[in-house]
Amino acid sequence: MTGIQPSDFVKRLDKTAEDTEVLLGKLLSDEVLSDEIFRPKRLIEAMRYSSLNGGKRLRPFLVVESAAVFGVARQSALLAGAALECIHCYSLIHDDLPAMDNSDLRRGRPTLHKAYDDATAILAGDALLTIAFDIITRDEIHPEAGVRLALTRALARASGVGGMAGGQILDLAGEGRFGDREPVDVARLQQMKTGALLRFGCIAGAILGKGSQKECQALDDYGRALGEAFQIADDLLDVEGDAAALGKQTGQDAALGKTTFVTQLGIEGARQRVRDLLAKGDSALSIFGNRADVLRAAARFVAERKN
Ligand code: GRG
Repeated sequence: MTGIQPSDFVKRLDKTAEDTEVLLGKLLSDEVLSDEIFRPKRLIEAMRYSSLNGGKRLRPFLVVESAAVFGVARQSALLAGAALECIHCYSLIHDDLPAMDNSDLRRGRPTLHKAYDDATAILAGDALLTIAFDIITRDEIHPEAGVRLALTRALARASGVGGMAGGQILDLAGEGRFGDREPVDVARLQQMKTGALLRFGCIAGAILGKGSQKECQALDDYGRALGEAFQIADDLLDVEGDAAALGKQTGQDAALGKTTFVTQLGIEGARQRVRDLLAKGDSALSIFGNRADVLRAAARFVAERKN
C-alpha cells in the first residue's frame, strides 16, 4: 500500500508535466546562446512540434520525484528531467521514421516526418539529442562540476550504444532487418531500449542528491523493475489496448512477428510478472520509508497505464 491517493498522484504528475512543458518551451526557443550562431526556424519548429503539447512526461517525473527523496531543489531536477525528455523525444522521432518503425501517428498527431519530411525529422532528432547534453551540463543543475559530470556520463550511457540506441539495433536485428532474424533476449533488449532511460530517471535523483551507495543501489533496483514493468505494460497494450487512447496504432508487434514479453510469457504470465516487479520495486524502496511513497505510486501508474 502507498500513502498517495490516485487523484493526488495524477495531480503531481500533471504539475510536473506542466512545469516541464514551460521549461522545454523556453529551452527550445529561437534565442541564440553563446557559442551558437543561429537557430533556423524550421528546425526549432520541428523540435517543438515533437517535444511540446504531448506525452505523460513520465521520465522528468521520475527525476523530480527521485530527487525529492533527497530534498533536491525542484528547479534543478526539472532541468535534468527536461534534458532526459529531449532524448526521449528524439528517440520517438527517429523510431517513427520509415527506416525504423515507419509510423504515421504519435501522441495522437501525425509523426514528425509526416508533418514535415524525413530530413527535417532526422535533424530535429539529432538536435534534441545534442541539446540534452547542453542542458544536463548547465551550472543550474548542480553547483558541483563532479555531480554534473556523473549525471552527464550516466545519461550518455543510458542513451548510447550500451543503452537505448544499442537496444534499438538489437530490436531491428530481431525483426530480421539485417538478414535472418537474430534470436532475441527480450529482457536484455528491453532493459536497453526502453529501460535505460527510465532507470536513468530514477538514479538521477540519487546522483543529484549525492545519495549513499546503498541509496543509489536502491534507486537503481527500483528503476530496473519499473523499466521492465513499463515495457511489459507496453507489450500488453499493443495486444489489448485502445488505439484512440494510445494515440498510435496497436497490433504492431504481432504484425512484425516480434518476440515480446507477451509472446514469451503469455498474457497471464506477463501480468504476473508485472505484479512481481511491483513487489520488487517496493522492496527496493523500503530504505526510504514514506519519503518514497510517490515513487511507489509511480510504479503502479506505469504498470496500470492505458496509454
Ligand atoms: C531511435 C535510437 C532510437 C531509439 C528508439 C525508445 C525507442 C528506441 C523507441 C520507441 C518505440 C516504442 C514505442 C517503445 C515502447 C516504449 C516507449 C518508449 C513508449 C513511449 O513512451 P511513453 O509512453 O510516451 O512514455 P509519451 O508519449 O507519454 O512520452
